[in-house]
Amino acid sequence: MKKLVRNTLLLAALPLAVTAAFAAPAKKEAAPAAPAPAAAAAPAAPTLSAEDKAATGKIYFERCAGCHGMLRKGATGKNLEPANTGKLGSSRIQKILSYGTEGGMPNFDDILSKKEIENLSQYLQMPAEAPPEWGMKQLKDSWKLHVAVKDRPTKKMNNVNIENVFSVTLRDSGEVALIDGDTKQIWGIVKTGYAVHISRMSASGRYVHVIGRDGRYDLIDMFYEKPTIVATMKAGYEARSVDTSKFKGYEDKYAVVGAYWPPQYAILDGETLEPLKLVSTRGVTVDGEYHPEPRVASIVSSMIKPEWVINIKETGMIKLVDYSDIKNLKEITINSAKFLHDGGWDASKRYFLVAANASNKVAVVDTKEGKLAALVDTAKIPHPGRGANFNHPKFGPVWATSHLGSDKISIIGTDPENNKQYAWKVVQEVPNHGANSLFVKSHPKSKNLWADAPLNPDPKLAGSVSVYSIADLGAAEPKAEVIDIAAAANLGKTKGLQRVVHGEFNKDGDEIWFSVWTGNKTEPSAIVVVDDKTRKVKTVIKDPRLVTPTGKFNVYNTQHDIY
Ligand code: DHE
Repeated sequence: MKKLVRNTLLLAALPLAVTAAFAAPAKKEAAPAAPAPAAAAAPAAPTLSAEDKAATGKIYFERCAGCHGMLRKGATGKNLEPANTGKLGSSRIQKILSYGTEGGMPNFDDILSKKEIENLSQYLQMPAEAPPEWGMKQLKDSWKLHVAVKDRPTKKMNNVNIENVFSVTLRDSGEVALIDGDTKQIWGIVKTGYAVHISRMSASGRYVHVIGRDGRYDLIDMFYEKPTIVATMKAGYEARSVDTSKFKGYEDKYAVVGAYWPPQYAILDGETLEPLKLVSTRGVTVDGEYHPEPRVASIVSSMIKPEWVINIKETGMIKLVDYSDIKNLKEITINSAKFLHDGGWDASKRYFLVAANASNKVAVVDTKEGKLAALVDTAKIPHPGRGANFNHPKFGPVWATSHLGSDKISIIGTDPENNKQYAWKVVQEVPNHGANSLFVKSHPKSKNLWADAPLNPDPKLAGSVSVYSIADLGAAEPKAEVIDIAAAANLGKTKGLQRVVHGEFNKDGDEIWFSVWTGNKTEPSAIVVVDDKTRKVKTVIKDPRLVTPTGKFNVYNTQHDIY
């Protein structure tokens, strides 16, 4: 078990900690001691020197806050407020932190010292302190316009086919690599924020918008000879999502960035990142309770209206934000379910489907009507990425998601016009090669549906992908081909598990790219390019500069929301 949850740097930030054991101790370890008799001395109150507290707070932010929240109220991970942690006591907390649990909490004994773990056990029993706010003044002070719009190239100064460039997250080096999809050569490496989360494209396809976990937001211009950062700002202390205005007449005009801390989103100028408007997401959950930390999860940009869909994790509220008049901003707030995470458009781009992962549901928003269309029950902990759209031989247009907590792929009908009987129902469940999947993918020109399972503790399953022929999905028991992508990368033996993560198609839809992520910046990683038709490996991209590659964002597909 201990071996299975090695590599904590990686896992610390992962949704696997959903069943972390703070509130439900793992069976294999001793249960917390029974309450002490009244006469016994009360346990010593947790203490830390000011210096240790500051250092431990930093560790909490870097390793724990993504799953448990800055205020420790819990979301993907358990609630870690003193009411819960105090019951466990220091010694048990240290055991959990050191060795992890069977419930999915990773071990930290290989990256944190004994002293750091001791301090963390004290810190977690103290009341959570809210980090500082990050208001308009801080947004504006952090904004740096490196090159004014008038001083940028007026035409493309390179010979790269930028529509087929992939912006690749180099997670542990705080960089993105821009890889030429035609030649498979690295076109440029750009220094960005800490553990970049996603890249999104401007409507024109010229700019790449990159958001780091530390809230640093970079705007990369692809018209230069080499990709160049032209503007930077900091959206908060922690962030995960960004998108741009894509409706006709607003191309490249605005960008929007969502923060985890403080819980808020900011509207920026799309070509300079100048902060224009800041909106807090604090408020009431779908259960009617006030929540002080409702974090901004996924954001998508409508093409049928001047509108963004902004998903608020802890409240379970989906906001439709009309950006046509940002001074008099109109928001429609739609009740769905908790906790909202990632999602994507259906093929028509009218409906947005988002995972409510703690409810085992996918929420469907009808953006034309501005209403919830359905809440669809799925298998345990749906995690679609942006999901996969394709035409099912029996059920017509469908969208698929895989799951963290189940080895099923759920396929949902998305066509209420012509296939009403299947719309917003799970019409089929097919097996994935393992649970702990993060992403599924297809492409309008592909005849395949692909799924990964990178967080599976079995190295063979974490290193493989399943691929279904879409035509076979009409059969009584469709069978997937399972391909060992990690073996194809031929990285040799590594200390870290070789996790195969995030399939992304090229512009033409005839290649799918997978990252082989060892989760350790001192060990080699790779990107494996597979021919979608033959399912044979075409190229393995290896380069010492490819440090821990994870998400890959093809310019054309991301610009047009093709998945
Ligand atoms: Fe992600 C998307 C949040 C851990 C790789 N991730 C998202 C989105 C959110 C999110 C809200 C949707 C953004 C959007 O569409 O606007 N991710 C979180 C977390 O809170 C979590 C669980 C913990 C954390 O501390 O960050 C987390 N994510 C990870 C990883 O560890 C992954 C596997 C590797 C990495 O690079 O950090 C990872 N997340 C991704 C990727 C996407 C993503 C590749 C974009 C998928 C896409 O196809 O668009």
